[in-house]
Amino acid sequence: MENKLIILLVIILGAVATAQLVRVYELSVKMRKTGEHDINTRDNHLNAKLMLGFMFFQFIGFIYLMFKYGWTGRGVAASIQGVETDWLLNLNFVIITIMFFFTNFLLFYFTFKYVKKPGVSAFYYPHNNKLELVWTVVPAIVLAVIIILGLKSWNNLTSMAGEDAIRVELFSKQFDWTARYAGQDNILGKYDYKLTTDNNELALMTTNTIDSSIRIIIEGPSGIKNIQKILNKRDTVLADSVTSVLRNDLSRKERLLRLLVQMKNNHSKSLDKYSWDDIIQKDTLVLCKGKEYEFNFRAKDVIHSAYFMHFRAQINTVPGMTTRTKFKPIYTTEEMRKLENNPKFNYILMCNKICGGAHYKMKMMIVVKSESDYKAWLASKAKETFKDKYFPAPAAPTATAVPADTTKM
Ligand SMILES: [Cu+2]
Repeated sequence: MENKLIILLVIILGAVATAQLVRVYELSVKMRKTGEHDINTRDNHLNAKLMLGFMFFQFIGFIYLMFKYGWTGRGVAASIQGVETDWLLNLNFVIITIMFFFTNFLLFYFTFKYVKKPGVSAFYYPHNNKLELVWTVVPAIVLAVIIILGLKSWNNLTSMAGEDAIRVELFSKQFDWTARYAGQDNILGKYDYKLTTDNNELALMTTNTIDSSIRIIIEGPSGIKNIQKILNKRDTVLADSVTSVLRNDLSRKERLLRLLVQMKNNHSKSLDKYSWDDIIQKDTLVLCKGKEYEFNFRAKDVIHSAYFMHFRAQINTVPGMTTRTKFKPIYTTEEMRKLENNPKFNYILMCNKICGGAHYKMKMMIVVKSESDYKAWLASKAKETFKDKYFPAPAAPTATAVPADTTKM
């Protein structure tokens, strides 16, 4: 409190002092009998030289920083798509650099050259059609080229990858990433957020997971049966507020149950196998050098943004929709360590959208392996499919047919 008072006092006193100084200056001008707009030649020339000095200062600073941090400071691009993106970024950077030197030279050099000289008045030059045309058409063409090239590369990056691309889903939530590999069949199983349960975090859709969701919603600890039991108790009187909360909860769950039953009726058992062989990977995203990847992104809660800076890929992850990007890694982690001359280097996937309190921690390590290492890793995961990990035995009596389905594969 005291500190704030002192700061306020200093500000007020500072303002008063400034006002007094301005007043003294005005009085001194009056005494010298010259107007405020009369600036003497010596001052004019000093300002002109300072302008030129400032131009050299920023030009030299720019060149110095470029040598110190490299052309753009981005480092090596680690994917084919990244090399393309870098080409586009470099093109933009060349145009910007040329324009920076050109316009700043004109601005500062002309201020220096055409400094006010006694007895010389400015040349009146109000309009020139040719000049207007040039500085409208040239930027328009340059912008059109940049935008068309950018759109082309954006469409290319977000379109579906080829048949043989490896499909991986990245599931984002506050505050981590979960990867889902499509498994042997390279087809990601279907999902529906309504199937989210403790052992089905990604809400994958199989006959079994639909059945267990239905069972939980009816018989679970806060399921429909228990709510009804509490509401129907004759010997206890519930407060009105409690009853209304319970009734709301009940109608919400009954609605969800209807949707789940509908889902069960529409679901074909033949789709189960696509989900069962999916591999869910929590801590590290393992990729194979030289293989094209298609990443499908989901968000559970808020908008996040998947940012693979070394592969030059970034895309928002949005609740309720799937977004997509693709790239082909061209250096393994080991190769990149040598290229970057940093034995501790690691690829990383980060969240690049302020998504909440622990946003800064939302990242996932990426390891790019050579083909043989990747195959070995994949083989080690063969017994860690969605089915093995989450539904090792038929969880519900209604789902006894499920294991028979999956043993075929
Ligand atoms: Cu995030």
